[in-house]
Amino acid sequence: QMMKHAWDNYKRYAWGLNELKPISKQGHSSNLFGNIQGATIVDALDTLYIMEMKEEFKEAKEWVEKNLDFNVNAEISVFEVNIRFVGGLLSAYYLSGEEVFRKKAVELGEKLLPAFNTPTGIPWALLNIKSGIGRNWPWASGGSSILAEFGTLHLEFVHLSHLSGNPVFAEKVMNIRKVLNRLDKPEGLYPNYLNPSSGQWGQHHVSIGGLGDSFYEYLLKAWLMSDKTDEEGKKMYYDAVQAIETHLIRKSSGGLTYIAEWKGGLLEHKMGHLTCFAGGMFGLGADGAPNDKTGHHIELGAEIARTCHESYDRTSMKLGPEAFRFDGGVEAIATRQNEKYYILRPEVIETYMYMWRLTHDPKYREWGWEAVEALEKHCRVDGGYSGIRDVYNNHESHDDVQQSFFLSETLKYLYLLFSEDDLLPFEHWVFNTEAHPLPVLHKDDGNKEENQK
Ligand code: DMJ
Repeated sequence: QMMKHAWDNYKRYAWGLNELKPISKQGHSSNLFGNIQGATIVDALDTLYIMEMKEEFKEAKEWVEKNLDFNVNAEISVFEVNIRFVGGLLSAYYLSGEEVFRKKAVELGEKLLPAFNTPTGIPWALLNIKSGIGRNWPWASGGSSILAEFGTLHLEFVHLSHLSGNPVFAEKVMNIRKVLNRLDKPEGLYPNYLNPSSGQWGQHHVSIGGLGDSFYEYLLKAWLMSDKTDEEGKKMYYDAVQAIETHLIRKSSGGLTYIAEWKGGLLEHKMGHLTCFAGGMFGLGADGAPNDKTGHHIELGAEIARTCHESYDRTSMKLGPEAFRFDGGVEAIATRQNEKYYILRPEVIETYMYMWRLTHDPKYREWGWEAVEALEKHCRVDGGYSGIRDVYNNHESHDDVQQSFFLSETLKYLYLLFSEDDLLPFEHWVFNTEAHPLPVLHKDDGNKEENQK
């Protein structure tokens, strides 16, 4: 019902545009997608399919067939377009088998390739998909590319090679690994900024939240998606977790485990909502943890889930802030006005979903249900779902955006949290960072295809 409300209102007021403004009941355009259109449609395809919303899936597919056009003069974010559009199309293809999605995914992948035309092959953040000219965000440390952006292409690009028969996509992302492995890492940590021309790190800031997050996620998932054959990805992931534990993970005096940010050796005792995905990541990676550390990684996942739940529970609306702090006498509470917003983000629910599947501890479903109730009470409006400007206030001030990731991630993870484990089982599916499921490429998949031919 929540998905239906979000989808019907998008359809009614913003059909074909990127996102919905649920208060003013019109389309919302973010510059992340340039003038590529239909972000909500592409992001929602697999959720509609999984929830068996067949009519809606059909109309979404028809829109993609007739209207999704990449021959536009658009400067786009390579990362955002990859995780939402390429990822969304790939999942829609794997779930439904409809050729149009495969074709569009490969077509878009080809449009993204000029982003890699840099001296090191580390891609630009921004790309004009008509001219093929790339550049970086003007604010990013001395012209650097961002770790969480260039490090979050791997899963989709491996699948693009698999589905197109063209090795170029996989080669581009394997080269990123090569560049990273040649570099010295401060204390074994990966800084958020890397200059694509010099191949040197920018500022030594490290984060498991914004600017760093999904790079770590993709190391683990690359290994899992390769049917555990990608030993390099595996080693990079577990080595990184070791360094994160030593240098970034701390326990508050009240007993809450959190992941701090690292600024040139100094800790900032702040954790972002984005960082909360790491609970699920630690849980998912527990099984392969070296040195008998499986139980320890599950425990770490559970502790991060508890801390993130506290960040929700300590607000008036029971929805978590964008960032919360562990200093100045507070724990798991936002202290700055500009960190008190909630924009329908999925990470905490994502962690509940992973931890539920891995432990079946009923508290994860209880916490997920608390989030549903809070979303219904504070974010649901006549025209869809909206983010909130201050979750500590007793009265909602809505931000008037229904983010496309609310349909692709937040609602999908909630649905999976309350479904049986055999719906998209982890042995066969890996979720990209926008919650788009991609199949594990089993060792004998190549032969199977050969045999079928
Ligand atoms: C999503 O687009 C993805 O989850 C990304 O990895 C981080 N930010 C948003 C959701 O918060």
